[in-house]
Amino acid sequence: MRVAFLGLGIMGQAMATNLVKAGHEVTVWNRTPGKMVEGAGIAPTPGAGAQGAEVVWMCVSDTAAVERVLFGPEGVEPVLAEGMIIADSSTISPSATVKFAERVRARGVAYVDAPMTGSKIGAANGSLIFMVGGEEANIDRLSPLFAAMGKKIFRMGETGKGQATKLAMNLQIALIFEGFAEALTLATKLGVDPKQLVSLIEATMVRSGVVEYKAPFVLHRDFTPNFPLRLMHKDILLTLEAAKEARVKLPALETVEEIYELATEEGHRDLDYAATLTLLEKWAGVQVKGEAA
Ligand code: NA7
Repeated sequence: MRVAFLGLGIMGQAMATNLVKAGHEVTVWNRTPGKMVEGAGIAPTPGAGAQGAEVVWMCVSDTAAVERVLFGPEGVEPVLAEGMIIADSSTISPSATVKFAERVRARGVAYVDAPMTGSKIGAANGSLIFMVGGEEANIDRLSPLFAAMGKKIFRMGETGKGQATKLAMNLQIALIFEGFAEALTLATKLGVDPKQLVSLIEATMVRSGVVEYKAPFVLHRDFTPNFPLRLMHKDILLTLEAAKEARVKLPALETVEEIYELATEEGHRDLDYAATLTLLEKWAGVQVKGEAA
């Protein structure tokens, strides 16, 4: 398929590479020039990239970035043509997604929201899991592209429901990790060996994919970003905003948001979100020590 891929960040670069490898005709664009994908054309603007494409696939930071790519100066809107599909793998506001979809529908263009999970490793080896919102027929048309970039898609309902699902998923990741980090801090302060605690967690119903994935990094005090704290913070703020719109209270997430706020003030925004642990440690006056720490 002819695909315009807009946004070559950690995730987008790897995803566009996999589309090229699968034989699709890909043109890429990135806000900051200089990024490229071998085998793909490079466009100077989002609009130029989207010209003549069957599918415009976006993977940019946030709601404002998607709005700018679609409707800003040199954006995609003027070149939209009947039958095109816009797919968005950024994590952004569900309600803004619905508005963007309505605006392009007036031009005969379909909109599929397709945020993903699987981290940069999943993006690199084509094993992402997509949570997708949109009409069945449009999702079906995107099947070859999903197959090139991921291992599974979950159809969550109409446009906007992919984003709503993503927020509900990341809410859990943030809270599960926070529970783990608080447990490690308390246990350490009470004199329990954190490594033993992790072994116990893994042998009991307390275990989780989040802990399984994060424990080795935490025990080695490796806070290099797999999922940067700034992006998890953005997702937490989006989730609180969506909850407010829907009149839902999320007291635990509100508290965790404050920790992210403080971690950002401490200069940790570009570290992994696991670095929120370091604040708990500071307040408790301990350091969780694992094997190599
Ligand atoms: P990164 O690695 O932070 O990349 C973000 C990308 O978004 C990168 O290409 C940025 O371009 C682009 N960006 C950021 N702001 C804008 C604006 N205003 N206009 C256009 N493009 C912009 O993020 P990931 O790849 O890890 O994640 C991407 C999304 O997937 C995000 O929503 C995650 O939560 C999930 P730059 O190179 O900085 O010019």
